[in-house]
Amino acid sequence: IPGVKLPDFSQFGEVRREPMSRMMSVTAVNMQRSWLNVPHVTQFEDADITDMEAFRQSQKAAGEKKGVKITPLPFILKACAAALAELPQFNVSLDMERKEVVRKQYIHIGIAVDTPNGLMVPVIRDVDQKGLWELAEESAELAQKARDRQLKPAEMQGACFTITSLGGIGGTAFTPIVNTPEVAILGVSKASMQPVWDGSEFQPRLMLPLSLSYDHRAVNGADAARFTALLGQLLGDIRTLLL
Ligand code: CAO
Repeated sequence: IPGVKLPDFSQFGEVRREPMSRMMSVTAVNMQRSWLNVPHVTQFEDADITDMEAFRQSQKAAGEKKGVKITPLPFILKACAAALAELPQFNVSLDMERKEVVRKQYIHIGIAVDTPNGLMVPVIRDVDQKGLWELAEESAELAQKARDRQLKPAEMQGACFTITSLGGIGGTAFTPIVNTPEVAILGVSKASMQPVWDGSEFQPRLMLPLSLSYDHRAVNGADAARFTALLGQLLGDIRTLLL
């Protein structure tokens, strides 16, 4: 592809040049590789997390005792693990050279972590086999390790799927870039109170915006809509995560 030609910026005003950090240049290559190789589509859904939030608030005191902060993230991890198990076409990688689909028999999920040095994606292994407290503890530990630049390479490898949450910051929706060779990534935006029609009147409900970007070579649109609808059901009634 034609490169972007840079003008001499100094003709417009003062500029300062500095080398890219290693992490920034690695991220830039990965993002461009994915953008150029993967036909991206993003599917949107709002999950009603009013009841989930009430449960989360009810667990805050228990969390303080355990020294673990429970955010929406562990619930979303659990729901994604259940959706990956139910719709295994999302738990694959494509081997285009051998014309094969690699089906993974494990559920490891990466979480995008914003650090002062750039974006890092530590991986939580066997999410389907872990409870909410364990997931809360492990995601907080891995995020802290990422910020302290203490992650080992093995802790950033092997993900089947990625969650990128900007919910603690803001925004109503975004279109994340698939973390190849995975075939889908879930973007999470900030939950807000919305009027939802219950058939006879509007009810104030806490709605969580979800954005699922996927590789349209591996996944079709109907399956993506099924995946986000399922996430909506699971997060809407977290008892269904036990089934
Ligand atoms: N809606 C509303 N509030 C939310 C929320 C959401 N979707 N998600 C989190 N929050 C709240 C949390 O509950 C917490 O509030 P309380 O203290 O009142 O409970 C607050 O926001 C901060 O949460 P957090 O961000 O510290 O924790 P987290 O578990 O939600 O997220 C992590 C952890 C590592 C994902 C996050 O810190 C992070 O780094 N996010 C950025 C990821 C990123 O950069 N993605 C972009 C990649 S592409 O460039």
